[in-house]
Amino acid sequence: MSRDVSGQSDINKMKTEPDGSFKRAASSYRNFIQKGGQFPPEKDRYHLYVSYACPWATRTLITRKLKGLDEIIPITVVSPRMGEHGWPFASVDQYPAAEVDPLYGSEHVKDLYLRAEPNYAGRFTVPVLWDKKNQTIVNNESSEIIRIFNTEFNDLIPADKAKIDIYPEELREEIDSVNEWVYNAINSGVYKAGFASTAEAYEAAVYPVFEALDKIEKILEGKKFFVGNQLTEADVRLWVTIVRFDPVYLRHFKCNIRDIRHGYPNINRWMKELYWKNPAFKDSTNFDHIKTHYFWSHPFVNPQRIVPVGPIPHIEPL
Ligand SMILES: N[C@@H](CCC(=O)N[C@@H](CS)C(=O)NCC(=O)O)C(=O)O
Repeated sequence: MSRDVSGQSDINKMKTEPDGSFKRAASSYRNFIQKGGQFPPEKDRYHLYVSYACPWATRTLITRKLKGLDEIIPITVVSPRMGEHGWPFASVDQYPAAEVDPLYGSEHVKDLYLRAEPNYAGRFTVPVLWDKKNQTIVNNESSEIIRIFNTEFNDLIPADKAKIDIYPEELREEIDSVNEWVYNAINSGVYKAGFASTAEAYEAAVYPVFEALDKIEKILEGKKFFVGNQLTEADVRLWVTIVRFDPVYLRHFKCNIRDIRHGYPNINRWMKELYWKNPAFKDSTNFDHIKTHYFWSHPFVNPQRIVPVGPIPHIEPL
Protein backbone atom coordinates (compact mmCIF):
# COMPACT_ATOMS: atom_id res chain seq x y z
CA MET A 1 0.00 0.00 0.00
CA SER A 2 1.38 3.41 -0.82
CA ARG A 3 2.12 5.93 1.88
CA ASP A 4 -0.63 8.46 2.77
CA VAL A 5 0.81 11.82 1.80
CA SER A 6 -2.43 13.81 1.94
CA GLY A 7 -1.12 15.79 4.92
CA GLN A 8 1.63 17.04 2.61
CA SER A 9 -0.45 17.59 -0.53
CA ASP A 10 -3.76 18.98 0.69
CA ILE A 11 -3.51 22.65 1.56
CA ASN A 12 -6.86 22.40 3.37
CA LYS A 13 -5.18 20.14 5.91
CA MET A 14 -2.35 22.56 6.50
CA LYS A 15 -2.25 23.78 10.10
CA THR A 16 -1.36 27.26 11.25
CA GLU A 17 0.85 27.78 14.32
CA PRO A 18 -0.86 27.61 17.76
CA ASP A 19 -1.26 31.43 17.72
CA GLY A 20 -3.03 31.31 14.34
CA SER A 21 -0.08 32.57 12.31
CA PHE A 22 1.17 31.02 9.06
CA LYS A 23 4.81 29.99 8.63
CA ARG A 24 6.16 28.93 5.25
CA ALA A 25 8.23 25.74 5.30
CA ALA A 26 11.80 25.91 3.97
CA SER A 27 12.47 24.38 0.54
CA SER A 28 14.11 20.95 0.53
CA TYR A 29 16.21 20.75 -2.65
CA ARG A 30 18.98 23.29 -2.71
CA ASN A 31 21.54 22.08 -5.27
CA PHE A 32 23.24 24.48 -7.65
CA ILE A 33 23.93 23.95 -11.35
CA GLN A 34 27.57 24.70 -12.07
CA LYS A 35 30.44 23.67 -14.31
CA GLY A 36 32.34 20.69 -12.92
CA GLY A 37 29.66 20.07 -10.29
CA GLN A 38 27.17 17.25 -9.81
CA PHE A 39 24.72 19.21 -12.00
CA PRO A 40 26.68 20.83 -14.85
CA PRO A 41 25.00 23.29 -17.25
CA GLU A 42 23.80 21.41 -20.34
CA LYS A 43 21.20 21.99 -23.00
CA ASP A 44 18.01 19.92 -22.71
CA ARG A 45 19.06 18.21 -19.52
CA TYR A 46 16.93 20.23 -17.10
CA HIS A 47 13.19 20.75 -17.06
CA LEU A 48 11.22 23.39 -15.18
CA TYR A 49 7.78 22.61 -13.76
CA VAL A 50 5.76 25.71 -12.96
CA SER A 51 2.36 27.16 -12.29
CA TYR A 52 1.45 30.50 -13.84
CA ALA A 53 -0.52 31.11 -10.68
CA CYS A 54 2.39 30.86 -8.29
CA PRO A 55 4.41 34.01 -7.60
CA TRP A 56 7.51 32.00 -6.71
CA ALA A 57 7.35 29.99 -9.94
CA THR A 58 6.76 33.20 -11.89
CA ARG A 59 10.10 34.54 -10.68
CA THR A 60 11.75 31.62 -12.50
CA LEU A 61 9.61 32.11 -15.63
CA ILE A 62 10.54 35.78 -15.87
CA THR A 63 14.24 35.11 -15.35
CA ARG A 64 14.22 32.24 -17.87
CA LYS A 65 12.74 34.62 -20.48
CA LEU A 66 15.06 37.49 -19.61
CA LYS A 67 18.04 35.21 -20.11
CA GLY A 68 16.76 33.61 -23.33
CA LEU A 69 16.78 30.11 -21.84
CA ASP A 70 13.61 29.01 -23.65
CA GLU A 71 15.35 26.33 -25.66
CA ILE A 72 17.84 25.28 -23.04
CA ILE A 73 15.30 24.69 -20.28
CA PRO A 74 11.82 23.58 -21.43
CA ILE A 75 8.88 24.13 -19.11
CA THR A 76 5.64 22.40 -18.20
CA VAL A 77 2.68 24.35 -16.80
CA VAL A 78 0.31 22.70 -14.31
CA SER A 79 -3.41 23.33 -13.88
CA PRO A 80 -4.17 26.20 -11.50
CA ARG A 81 -6.72 24.13 -9.54
CA MET A 82 -4.64 22.82 -6.66
CA GLY A 83 -6.74 20.18 -4.89
CA GLU A 84 -6.32 17.39 -2.37
CA HIS A 85 -3.40 15.87 -4.29
CA GLY A 86 -1.75 19.23 -4.85
CA TRP A 87 -0.93 20.61 -8.31
CA PRO A 88 -2.46 18.50 -11.12
CA PHE A 89 -1.19 18.12 -14.68
CA ALA A 90 -3.60 18.39 -17.62
CA SER A 91 -3.85 14.58 -17.81
CA VAL A 92 -6.09 14.64 -14.73
CA ASP A 93 -7.34 18.25 -14.85
CA GLN A 94 -7.77 19.69 -18.30
CA TYR A 95 -7.62 23.45 -18.06
CA PRO A 96 -6.75 26.03 -20.74
CA ALA A 97 -2.94 26.39 -21.01
CA ALA A 98 -2.29 23.53 -18.57
CA GLU A 99 -0.05 20.75 -19.89
CA VAL A 100 0.64 17.06 -19.40
CA ASP A 101 3.94 15.98 -17.90
CA PRO A 102 6.01 15.18 -21.01
CA LEU A 103 8.66 13.24 -19.10
CA TYR A 104 6.72 10.70 -17.04
CA GLY A 105 3.03 11.38 -17.62
CA SER A 106 2.69 12.22 -13.90
CA GLU A 107 -0.78 13.04 -12.63
CA HIS A 108 0.39 15.50 -10.00
CA VAL A 109 3.54 17.39 -9.05
CA LYS A 110 3.72 15.18 -5.96
CA ASP A 111 4.53 12.21 -8.24
CA LEU A 112 7.76 13.95 -9.26
CA TYR A 113 8.77 14.51 -5.64
CA LEU A 114 8.03 10.88 -4.77
CA ARG A 115 9.90 9.68 -7.87
CA ALA A 116 12.95 11.61 -6.69
CA GLU A 117 12.56 10.53 -3.05
CA PRO A 118 9.83 8.04 -2.02
CA ASN A 119 10.13 9.15 1.62
CA TYR A 120 9.99 12.87 0.84
CA ALA A 121 8.33 14.55 3.82
CA GLY A 122 7.94 18.18 2.70
CA ARG A 123 5.30 20.00 0.67
CA PHE A 124 4.92 19.40 -3.06
CA THR A 125 5.62 22.91 -4.27
CA VAL A 126 6.36 24.56 -7.60
CA PRO A 127 8.70 25.61 -9.07
CA VAL A 128 10.62 22.35 -9.54
CA LEU A 129 13.89 22.33 -11.48
CA TRP A 130 14.26 18.72 -12.59
CA ASP A 131 17.35 16.86 -13.84
CA LYS A 132 16.36 14.38 -16.55
CA LYS A 133 19.71 12.59 -16.41
CA ASN A 134 19.60 11.69 -12.72
CA GLN A 135 15.79 11.76 -12.54
CA THR A 136 15.81 13.99 -9.52
CA ILE A 137 15.05 17.48 -8.31
CA VAL A 138 17.98 19.87 -8.51
CA ASN A 139 16.33 22.75 -6.74
CA ASN A 140 12.83 23.79 -5.62
CA GLU A 141 13.68 27.20 -4.19
CA SER A 142 12.86 30.01 -6.62
CA SER A 143 15.34 32.50 -5.17
CA GLU A 144 18.13 30.04 -5.96
CA ILE A 145 16.78 28.92 -9.33
CA ILE A 146 16.85 32.52 -10.56
CA ARG A 147 20.49 32.86 -9.46
CA ILE A 148 21.30 29.68 -11.39
CA PHE A 149 19.57 31.02 -14.49
CA ASN A 150 21.28 34.39 -14.12
CA THR A 151 24.81 33.05 -14.51
CA GLU A 152 25.27 29.33 -15.02
CA PHE A 153 24.07 28.90 -18.61
CA ASN A 154 25.89 31.96 -19.96
CA ASP A 155 28.18 29.86 -22.17
CA LEU A 156 25.18 28.29 -23.92
CA ILE A 157 23.22 31.44 -24.79
CA PRO A 158 23.81 34.37 -27.17
CA ALA A 159 26.19 37.09 -25.94
CA ASP A 160 23.46 39.72 -25.57
CA LYS A 161 21.57 37.43 -23.18
CA ALA A 162 24.69 36.29 -21.33
CA LYS A 163 25.44 39.94 -20.66
CA ILE A 164 22.18 40.44 -18.77
CA ASP A 165 22.94 40.32 -15.05
CA ILE A 166 20.10 40.74 -12.57
CA TYR A 167 22.40 40.26 -9.56
CA PRO A 168 25.36 42.51 -10.40
CA GLU A 169 28.33 42.48 -8.06
CA GLU A 170 28.14 46.19 -7.22
CA LEU A 171 24.46 46.04 -6.21
CA ARG A 172 24.49 42.74 -4.34
CA GLU A 173 24.62 44.15 -0.86
CA GLU A 174 21.67 46.44 -1.49
CA ILE A 175 19.69 43.73 -3.30
CA ASP A 176 20.26 41.26 -0.45
CA SER A 177 19.09 43.74 2.15
CA VAL A 178 16.00 44.75 0.16
CA ASN A 179 15.16 41.08 -0.57
CA GLU A 180 15.03 40.28 3.10
CA TRP A 181 12.41 42.80 4.14
CA VAL A 182 10.45 42.50 0.88
CA TYR A 183 10.26 38.74 1.39
CA ASN A 184 9.07 38.99 4.98
CA ALA A 185 6.66 41.88 4.66
CA ILE A 186 5.41 41.49 1.10
CA ASN A 187 6.06 38.21 -0.75
CA SER A 188 5.41 36.10 2.30
CA GLY A 189 3.54 38.87 4.14
CA VAL A 190 0.41 38.62 2.00
CA TYR A 191 0.24 34.87 2.70
CA LYS A 192 0.71 35.49 6.42
CA ALA A 193 -2.31 37.80 6.32
CA GLY A 194 -4.34 35.51 4.09
CA PHE A 195 -3.68 32.21 5.83
CA ALA A 196 -3.91 33.55 9.40
CA SER A 197 -6.55 31.64 11.33
CA THR A 198 -7.20 34.26 14.03
CA ALA A 199 -8.02 37.98 13.80
CA GLU A 200 -4.96 38.76 15.93
CA ALA A 201 -2.58 36.88 13.62
CA TYR A 202 -4.22 38.50 10.56
CA GLU A 203 -3.89 42.01 11.97
CA ALA A 204 -0.32 41.38 13.05
CA ALA A 205 0.46 40.40 9.45
CA VAL A 206 -1.54 42.90 7.40
CA TYR A 207 -0.16 46.21 8.73
CA PRO A 208 3.47 45.34 7.89
CA VAL A 209 2.42 44.61 4.27
CA PHE A 210 1.24 48.21 3.90
CA GLU A 211 4.12 49.73 5.85
CA ALA A 212 6.47 48.03 3.38
CA LEU A 213 4.39 49.19 0.40
CA ASP A 214 4.51 52.77 1.74
CA LYS A 215 8.29 52.51 1.94
CA ILE A 216 8.56 51.13 -1.61
CA GLU A 217 6.25 53.85 -2.94
CA LYS A 218 8.79 56.43 -1.71
CA ILE A 219 11.76 54.51 -3.10
CA LEU A 220 10.16 54.30 -6.56
CA GLU A 221 9.43 58.05 -6.73
CA GLY A 222 11.02 59.16 -10.04
CA LYS A 223 12.73 55.78 -10.46
CA LYS A 224 12.34 53.08 -13.08
CA PHE A 225 13.87 50.26 -11.03
CA PHE A 226 13.81 49.25 -7.39
CA VAL A 227 17.56 49.03 -6.77
CA GLY A 228 20.10 51.10 -8.75
CA ASN A 229 19.31 52.15 -12.30
CA GLN A 230 18.87 48.76 -13.89
CA LEU A 231 16.56 45.79 -13.75
CA THR A 232 17.62 43.44 -10.97
CA GLU A 233 16.22 40.42 -9.17
CA ALA A 234 14.84 42.87 -6.58
CA ASP A 235 12.38 44.03 -9.26
CA VAL A 236 11.53 40.47 -10.31
CA ARG A 237 10.94 39.32 -6.73
CA LEU A 238 8.75 42.29 -5.82
CA TRP A 239 6.84 42.40 -9.12
CA VAL A 240 5.36 38.90 -8.88
CA THR A 241 3.53 39.87 -5.68
CA ILE A 242 2.49 43.34 -6.86
CA VAL A 243 0.94 42.10 -10.10
CA ARG A 244 -1.26 39.72 -8.07
CA PHE A 245 -2.20 42.35 -5.52
CA ASP A 246 -5.34 44.02 -6.91
CA PRO A 247 -6.67 40.88 -8.67
CA VAL A 248 -6.15 38.54 -5.68
CA TYR A 249 -4.53 39.61 -2.42
CA LEU A 250 -6.73 42.66 -1.91
CA ARG A 251 -9.81 40.45 -1.48
CA HIS A 252 -8.74 36.88 -1.05
CA PHE A 253 -6.01 37.60 1.51
CA LYS A 254 -7.82 40.62 3.02
CA CYS A 255 -4.93 42.98 2.23
CA ASN A 256 -7.36 45.83 1.68
CA ILE A 257 -6.07 48.93 3.44
CA ARG A 258 -5.35 50.32 -0.05
CA ASP A 259 -5.13 48.91 -3.57
CA ILE A 260 -2.15 49.40 -5.85
CA ARG A 261 -3.86 51.25 -8.70
CA HIS A 262 -5.31 54.06 -6.57
CA GLY A 263 -3.15 53.96 -3.48
CA TYR A 264 0.37 53.58 -4.88
CA PRO A 265 0.91 55.55 -8.13
CA ASN A 266 4.67 54.99 -8.27
CA ILE A 267 4.40 51.25 -7.65
CA ASN A 268 1.57 51.05 -10.19
CA ARG A 269 3.61 52.87 -12.85
CA TRP A 270 6.67 50.68 -12.20
CA MET A 271 4.53 47.52 -12.39
CA LYS A 272 2.79 48.60 -15.62
CA GLU A 273 6.04 49.60 -17.34
CA LEU A 274 7.59 46.22 -16.69
CA TYR A 275 4.44 44.44 -17.85
CA TRP A 276 3.82 46.42 -21.03
CA LYS A 277 7.38 47.16 -22.08
CA ASN A 278 9.23 43.96 -21.20
CA PRO A 279 7.80 40.76 -22.71
CA ALA A 280 9.56 38.60 -20.09
CA PHE A 281 7.04 39.94 -17.57
CA LYS A 282 3.87 39.94 -19.71
CA ASP A 283 4.56 36.52 -21.24
CA SER A 284 5.01 35.03 -17.78
CA THR A 285 1.68 36.34 -16.51
CA ASN A 286 -1.64 34.56 -16.91
CA PHE A 287 -4.36 36.33 -14.93
CA ASP A 288 -6.83 33.51 -15.48
CA HIS A 289 -4.49 30.98 -13.85
CA ILE A 290 -3.61 33.44 -11.11
CA LYS A 291 -7.19 34.18 -10.12
CA THR A 292 -8.55 30.67 -10.57
CA HIS A 293 -5.79 29.22 -8.46
CA TYR A 294 -6.29 31.32 -5.37
CA PHE A 295 -10.06 31.62 -5.37
CA TRP A 296 -10.55 27.91 -6.22
CA SER A 297 -7.76 26.25 -4.25
CA HIS A 298 -8.37 27.63 -0.77
CA PRO A 299 -11.92 26.68 0.22
CA PHE A 300 -11.03 27.47 3.83
CA VAL A 301 -10.82 31.09 2.64
CA ASN A 302 -13.39 31.07 -0.20
CA PRO A 303 -15.75 28.08 0.31
CA GLN A 304 -17.90 28.68 -2.81
CA ARG A 305 -14.81 28.77 -5.04
CA ILE A 306 -16.37 31.63 -7.01
CA VAL A 307 -13.73 33.60 -8.91
CA PRO A 308 -14.46 37.36 -8.87
CA VAL A 309 -14.58 38.92 -12.34
CA GLY A 310 -12.69 42.11 -11.50
CA PRO A 311 -10.75 44.17 -11.35
CA ILE A 312 -11.36 45.22 -14.94
CA PRO A 313 -8.81 45.54 -16.41
CA HIS A 314 -6.55 43.24 -14.40
CA ILE A 315 -3.72 45.64 -15.08
CA GLU A 316 -4.21 49.17 -16.38
CA PRO A 317 -2.83 50.32 -19.73
CA LEU A 318 0.26 52.52 -19.69
N1 LIG B 1 10.18 28.49 -1.28
C1 LIG B 1 9.48 28.13 -2.40
C2 LIG B 1 8.00 28.34 -2.21
C3 LIG B 1 7.19 27.77 -3.31
C4 LIG B 1 5.71 27.65 -2.94
O1 LIG B 1 5.34 27.80 -1.76
N2 LIG B 1 4.86 27.37 -3.93
C5 LIG B 1 3.44 27.19 -3.66
C6 LIG B 1 2.59 27.79 -4.73
S1 LIG B 1 2.53 29.53 -4.77
C7 LIG B 1 3.10 25.73 -3.70
O2 LIG B 1 3.45 25.03 -4.64
N3 LIG B 1 2.38 25.25 -2.68
C8 LIG B 1 1.87 23.92 -2.64
C9 LIG B 1 1.65 23.42 -1.24
O3 LIG B 1 2.16 24.04 -0.29
O4 LIG B 1 1.01 22.40 -1.13
C10 LIG B 1 10.04 28.93 -3.56
O5 LIG B 1 10.20 30.17 -3.44
O6 LIG B 1 10.32 28.35 -4.60
